[in-house]
Amino acid sequence: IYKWHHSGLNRWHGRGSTADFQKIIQERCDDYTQQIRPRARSGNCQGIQQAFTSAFISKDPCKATKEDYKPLLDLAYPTVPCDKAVFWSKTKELAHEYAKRRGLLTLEDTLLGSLADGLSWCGEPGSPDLNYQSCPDWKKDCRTNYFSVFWEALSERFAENVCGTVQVVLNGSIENAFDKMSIFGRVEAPNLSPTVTLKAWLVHDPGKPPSDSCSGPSIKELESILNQRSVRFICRDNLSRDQFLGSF
Ligand code: C8R
Repeated sequence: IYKWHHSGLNRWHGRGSTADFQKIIQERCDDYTQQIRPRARSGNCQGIQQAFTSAFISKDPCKATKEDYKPLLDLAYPTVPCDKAVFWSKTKELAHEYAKRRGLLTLEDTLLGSLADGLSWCGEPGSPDLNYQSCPDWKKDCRTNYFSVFWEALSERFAENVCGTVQVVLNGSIENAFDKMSIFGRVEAPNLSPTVTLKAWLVHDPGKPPSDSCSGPSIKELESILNQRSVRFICRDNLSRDQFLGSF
């Protein structure tokens, strides 16, 4: 039984849990609450670390639900001031650079987003440990894995709570700059509240012509999702990275 159980740790197709997961969460939480946004004070780092791990430890790694993360989300709701939120899809690095330069905030600038960014985690039924060998892959194993469901649950709350004019940085160098299967497409855009204005930026790679535009079918699809929710929409396309990041 020991041997079977042991080799079972290797059965998934995704990256295993990040080494020292709990220690990293604790350290990032202490840094965040003391230095990064001390005024956002969600002080209780020990409680947050415990709520995070107990959401998935000892559980079937393919049976995650949003409810598993509710205790954690209730301890550190992702909110940012009106007019400051930046969403992104397939433009992570660029969106973060843009937000930093303009004093805007992405989900990774909220406490839970900053704790989880770049990490990987999953548990194993009947075990008090994380599985450091492998975790379920969204495509090859299961969509309802704890990693994906975390980002969906967190992104949903973030989107529900933004206000004023918010922005999304989209990749103008792919065919469908708006991807309705992405987290932005299936979770964030459909959960914006009707008082919000969304401003989309389509930014293409240096030296390449744009592959999608504000009048293309993928953006029309985004517009129709927003129309149904009476979210106002503004779109700018044909921007190079430098034009976008610089002032124009
Ligand atoms: N958001 C989602 N996913 C996030 C994330 C985040 O803030 N931060 C990380 N590290 N991830 P993509 P998308 C991980 O196709 O699906 C929020 C997750 O594993 O480039 O449209 C954020 O507010 C996730 O599957 O983007 C942003 O607006 C990939 O990185 C969207 O959702 C993101 O893959 C981005 O999600």
